[in-house]
This record gives sequence, C-alpha cells and structure tokens, in this order.
Amino acid sequence: MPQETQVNKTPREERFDPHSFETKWYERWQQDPSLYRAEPASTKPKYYVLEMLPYPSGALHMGHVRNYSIGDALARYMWMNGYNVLHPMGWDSFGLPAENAAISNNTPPRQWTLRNIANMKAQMNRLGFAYDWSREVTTCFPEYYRWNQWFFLKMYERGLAYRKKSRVNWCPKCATVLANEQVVDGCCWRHEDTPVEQRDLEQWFLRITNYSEELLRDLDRLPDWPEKVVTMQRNWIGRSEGALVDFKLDGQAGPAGSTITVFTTRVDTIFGATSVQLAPEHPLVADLDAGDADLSAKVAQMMAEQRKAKELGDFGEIEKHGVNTGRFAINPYNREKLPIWVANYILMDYGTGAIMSVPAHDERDHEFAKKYDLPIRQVNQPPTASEPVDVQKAPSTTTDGVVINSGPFNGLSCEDAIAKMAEYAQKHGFGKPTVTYRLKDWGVSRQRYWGTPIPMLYCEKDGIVPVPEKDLPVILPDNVEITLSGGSPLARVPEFLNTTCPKCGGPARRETDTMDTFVDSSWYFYRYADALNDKAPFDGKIIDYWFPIDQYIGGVEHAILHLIYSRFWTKVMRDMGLVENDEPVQRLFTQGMVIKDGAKMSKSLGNVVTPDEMIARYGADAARLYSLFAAPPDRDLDWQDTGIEGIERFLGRVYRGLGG
Ligand code: ANZ
Ligand code: ZN
Repeated sequence: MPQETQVNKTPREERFDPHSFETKWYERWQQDPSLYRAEPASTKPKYYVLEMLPYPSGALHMGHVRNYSIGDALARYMWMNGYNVLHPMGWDSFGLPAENAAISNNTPPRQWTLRNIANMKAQMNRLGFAYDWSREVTTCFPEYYRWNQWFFLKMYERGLAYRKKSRVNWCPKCATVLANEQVVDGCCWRHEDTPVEQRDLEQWFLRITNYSEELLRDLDRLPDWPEKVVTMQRNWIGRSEGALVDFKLDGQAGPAGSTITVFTTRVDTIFGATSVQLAPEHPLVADLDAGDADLSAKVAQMMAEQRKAKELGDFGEIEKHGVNTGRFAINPYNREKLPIWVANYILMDYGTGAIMSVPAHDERDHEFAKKYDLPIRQVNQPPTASEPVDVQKAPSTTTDGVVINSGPFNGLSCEDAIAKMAEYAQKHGFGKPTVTYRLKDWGVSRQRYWGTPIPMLYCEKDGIVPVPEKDLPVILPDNVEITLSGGSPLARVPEFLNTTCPKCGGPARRETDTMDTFVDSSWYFYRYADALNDKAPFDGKIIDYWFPIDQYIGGVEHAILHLIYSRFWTKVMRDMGLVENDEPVQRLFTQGMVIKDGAKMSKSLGNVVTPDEMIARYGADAARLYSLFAAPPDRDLDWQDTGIEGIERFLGRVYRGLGG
C-alpha cells in the first residue's frame, strides 16, 4: 500500500470493529420496543414476509442464516418503502430429537427444547434480524397446541379426522412401532438381527384426499411459486384418469368375494389383456392361496420384497416376478378366461391393487410376459407412416393408433375407444370411468411422547368419544419416563391415561398417541397474526387483513409435505368459515443450500462453518452480506472463506465512508 494514504488516516478511521458497532446498534434497537412490530390496524399497505420456522436443535447453521438474511433484507426494504410489515419468528418445537436427547443426556424434552430456543434466539438477535418477537409462536406450549387439538375436534366433527387400521413397521423385540427412518436394512435400528414386521394398528388419519382435486387445480393459481415446487406437488397428488373394470373370478369364491376390480388408463387395450395380476397384499390373494403352502410362501416373500423396496424408496429397481395362482378371471368384454397371477410390482396402495396385463402395449407387462411365456396380442395399430410393429419383440405404447382385434370397437381411435369402452362398462354394470390419485390420507398418529396429545377418549360403553372443547387443552404431562421401546410413553402414565367419559361418567382411557409435528407447522403462520388470542386460534378479521402471506421463504425440502399440508389446512379452515383466503402463500421462494468443498455442510463430513465462528471473526453484517451476495439466492452457495474476507473489507470501507 502506498505510503501517503496511511499518513492521512485518523485513528478512528483505521479501526472497524464490527462487534462494538453491531452491539451498539442492537442495544439501541432494544430500547424501542415498537421497532419492528407490525401495526395492528394501519392505513399503510400490508406486507407479510415469512421465513420457515426452525426446529430448535440447539444452534443455527449457515442454511438458517441464509434463509433469514434473505427474509430480513426484504422486510427492511418493505419497511423503508412505507409498508406495514409483519415479520415474525417462532419454534417448531415438538419432535423426536428432544426425546433422543432426553434419553442420552437425561434431560427432560421440555428443558432441552427451551434451552435450545434461548440459545438460538440469542444467535438471531446477535445476527440483528428484525423480528416482531411479541408474536413469537412456540408450538410445544399449550397456548399453541391446544388449537391443534381444537382443529382436530373440528375435523372430527366434519368427518375429516377418522380412525382406521393401517399397516405400520413393528419391532417384535421393542414391542413398538418404528418410524420408517428407524428401519435399517429391513431390521430394527436397535436390533440389527430382528426383521421388522408389518402390523395393522388403529391410527388417526386426516382426509386430505377430499381436497385432492382442489389442491391440484389451485396450483394453477400460484404463478409466483417456483415451477419445480408446483411440479413436485402435481406429481405427489398424481391425478390419473382411467377406468375401473370388474373381472369375475371363475370357480368358487372365498370371503373376499368373486370380483377383481382393476384400474387401467388404457381400457382401449382390454381385448389384448392376457392375464390379471394382483398385488401380494390384495385381499383376494389370501383366498386363492389358502391351503397352498407353496403359493403362500411365494406371496409372503413378495410382500417382504415390496416392503424392502418401499423402505429404499425404489420400486423401479426391483426385479419383476410373479406366481400363477392357477385360477382364472373372466374378461367382461369378451368372456375370455385369463390366468390370475400375483406379481411383486403391483402395489396395493395404488388404484385397486389389481391390473389387467397387456403385454403388447405396456413395457412392464411385456417384460413380464416374456419372462413367463404369456401370450402377447396386438390390439392397437399405430399410424401407417411409422415402421411396422412386432409386438412379440417390443411393446407398442403409442396412443395415436386405432383399435384392432377388439370386436365391436375396431377402428376407433385410442381416445374414442377409451371413452366409449368405459361408457360401455358403465352401461353393462361392470365398470366406469374414474379418476385416481396417488395422494393418500394423512396419517397423524405417532407413538411418541413429545407432541400434541390427540384429544380423544375411549369408553367401554360409548366407544370413541371426543374430549369436550371446554376441557382443552389436554396437557402433555411432564415427568414421563421416555424410552424408545414399549409403545407410546403416555400409555405408561396412569394419571394421564385414566379419565372419565364425558358422556356416561364411566371410566375411559385417553388416546396416548400424539400428533405428527407437521400438524404444528400446517397453520403456525396464521397464529402469528393474532398470537395472544386465548379464545380462538385467531380472529378471522385479522387474518383477512394479513393473508395471504406475501412472501414465504424456505428450503425446497419442504416443497411437498409441509406446503401441501398447509394448503390443505387453509382449505379446511376456509370451509369452516374461519378464513376467506383459499391459499396461504402468494409468493414462494426456495433458497439454495449452503455447501462447502462441493458437499452439503454436515457434521459427518467435517465441513461445517458455524454462524458463531463467522460472527466472531467477521461480524454479523459480513456473515449476512456474504450469504446474500456470494451466489444468487436460489442457487447453492459454495462457502469460501476468502469471499467473506472480501465482504469484511468492503464493510470496513463503508464504515469509514459513513464515519462510524
Ligand atoms: C392396462 C394397461 C395397458 C395399462 C397399457 C397401461 C398401459 P398411471 O398412469 O401411473 O396411473 N397399474 C394400475 N394400478 C397399479 C398398481 N396398483 N400397481 C402397479 N401398476 C398399476 O398408471 C396406470 C397404469 O398402471 C394402469 O393402466 C395399470 O396398467 C397400471 F397399454 O392397465 B394399465
Ligand atoms: Zn362412556
């Protein structure tokens, strides 16, 4: 550096100490409690900017810093532009990690959680984020979760919450249900040599499928959501138009009856069906394999394979195979007898769990037919211009052709045949056009302690009885011994478990499962608008002012579950007359990940940069500015120490320019 510039420096200009500078301003802000508060009623235009609330794991990571720096810059910008800004923060504070921590450090989940919140809040303050803390929402407080319970009761009244048997992972040694993440290579994570079983347990579900069509349709009304998120939601909902067709079982029927209903998107190819295939879990399979030890063993093996594939989340990869049951089903269009197979690639939880197999026109069916030497019959002739087809060699999957070898339907285009043949089935009482969705009802029961107690009772006389609204909240008791085995910890707390039935006054048992924590995050942002209300979850008039959220910012990992559940919750609240908006979020922004040395920051890789370290070395402004500028906010940010040093020098120049 040339000599002259040094000579002219005064001592104050030389030194930029971000710590004293930032602390000074933070203290100044603290003295004015109205600063950063949203005004309840205002003539200014409103702006609601929201960042996804964190799970209080103990400390912020750089991903949080990036997410919150984006939101904070926007909030301040809107304030400066004269808006009445709502910029709140809270804690998604129920969930399993608190229970694991309780077991390993012998600290009660509440204590562990509250300590983490205090620590993370101090970090947020040190970072200088401008939140309206008067609206802080902490989901593990009864002031909040009582409204989860209230919503649950309302949904129950409306038939949107129901109980049904469903299949869960079960470890026979632990004698408890395992979450999918607790199943490792098909065995219990705590008992590596104990295969996980599937059990049918009664669980609570929310009927999100009532809203499948609307959740899908209204995606078109979200032009300010990232296209990739909209696409992910569309695929998750998975609408498929097709037909249901009933095949009759040939010969004697068992308890599961004599009808096999298949779901197909290509009913126009039904004259080319050469077998009917059932999922291993299809109820009829139990009838067909009764007394046939060899067949039932093969079916059991396929069930195991499917579970495994499901755990790996990888159905595409399983080697397709099946077994012939020796029985037949009758094609209602031409009375043809088709062999019934059980196949490992048919899923019970899609469509009807049964298909007609058309090897000439479907890839998977072709592969299967080749393997087992099943007939392949062409029933669709592609347009003449294309090269001649040999369906014995490869399937022809086009929907451009015309129907052949199909009796009265010959000559129809694919599209016409699909409509006419479904109509025909309906007219003759053996089928109908239908729409199927991949979206399933939302299972909300968790056999865990640290969550919202489900407000239901079981009475010997009256059966399932909802807790009366006036008795809410059902308080989650403290001092519960937490173990990960033995089922719901609350079932071992007699003071909690045993109660009286509000209907008959006789003894009743409480539901001991707690709610999925995605319930908490489905509506928390409504609570911010009216956080201290103790008469209702919120006042609808206040919601009408603030909603929809103008800008929501968070990670793309929440593109599906959280953001579909929130949309569902909003639509239910609208139907209850609580809110007027149909959608919670106007604009959505998903920021990129913070990575280092080419990988996501993680403890196991040892490439973590902590906010505390960055603040100590460069100050909060440098850490924030770097997260905003080092990469476009929607792209991944590859952390470089040299980058933040440059920002620090830049801030020093700004500081000297402004004269402190
Ligand atoms: C006969 C057929 C012929 C089919 C053809 C396709 C092409 P999407 O579009 O994903 O809805 N299917 C139905 N239920 C199934 C299940 N539970 N497990 C596995 N496969 C199943 O797919 C619908 C098609 O997937 C259905 O139409 C059925 O095969 C198969 F040339 O029926 B199709
Ligand atoms: Zn009773």
